[in-house]
Amino acid sequence: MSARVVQDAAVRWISGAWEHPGMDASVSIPGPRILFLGIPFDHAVSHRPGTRFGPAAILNALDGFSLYCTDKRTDLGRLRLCRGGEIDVSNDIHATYRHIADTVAGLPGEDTPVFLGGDHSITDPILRGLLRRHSRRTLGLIVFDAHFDSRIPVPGKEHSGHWMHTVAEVFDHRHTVQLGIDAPIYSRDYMDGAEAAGIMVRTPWDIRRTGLQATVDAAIRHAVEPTGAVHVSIDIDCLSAGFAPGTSVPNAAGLMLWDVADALFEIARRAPQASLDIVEVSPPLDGSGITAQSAAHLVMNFLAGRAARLPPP
Ligand SMILES: [Mn+2]
Repeated sequence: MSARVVQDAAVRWISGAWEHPGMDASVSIPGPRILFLGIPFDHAVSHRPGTRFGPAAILNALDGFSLYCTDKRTDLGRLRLCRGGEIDVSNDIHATYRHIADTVAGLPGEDTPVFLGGDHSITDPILRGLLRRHSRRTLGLIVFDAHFDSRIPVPGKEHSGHWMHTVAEVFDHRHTVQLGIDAPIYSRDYMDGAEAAGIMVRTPWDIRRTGLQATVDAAIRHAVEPTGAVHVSIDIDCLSAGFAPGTSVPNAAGLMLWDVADALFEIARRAPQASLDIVEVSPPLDGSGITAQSAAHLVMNFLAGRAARLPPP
């Protein structure tokens, strides 16, 4: 899927741009980098496993892309792209979560981390690590997901559907936004509970009615402006299943790829500090490879937003 079909000396490819491929993420070199870290963990997936193969599939799709985001007319060639390898995971989910949080806490402060999952439960330890990394009690959080992920966990039956609830032990959701919530498996209590906690919730219908730009502006006012730093978490099941058939719970409704891509570009362009995770891409559930392609397009739009922040050369 990512094989290059053109040979053109005027085009630079992401595959040739990686700095220190496979380098240990703890090795620090100066200057802001986009640091890619795989987290091939799917022991907590709520329905069908396979997301452990997500990081490799997304990187493989990105390697087939050039360093020019054609859609946004933005050159990525001045970004330092770094492959930080994969964070080690095991069957012991709590030990794995501690290891993820410790690794994230130790990442160089000036880097922009991009975490490739894995199931959505990893966003809990990512956020715990980011709070320590930034020495903060809260961050802005913008989540693209069909699901609230706020169920109350049953010990021994942990799954990827309650990280929003568990992380609230340490993470203040006052600057949290959830976009794309539409899964038909909730009661009104979930919606009311999220909004009572200060979370700005917008369903796909809300976004269609008010428009994408107004939604993104409101999300930035809620999550970015009060904090200066935002983490963006994308569950690929926020997308309609035509764009993301390869995921544990495919979404027959959902958001359009271009809406999420444009929103990400805008958030990355306007947030002084941003980090990203993209989760629930499950290549074994997708014979076409389109889900990883969709994820790679989203990552590219995030990169284009970071590139658009750079001062002119
Ligand atoms: Mn989801």
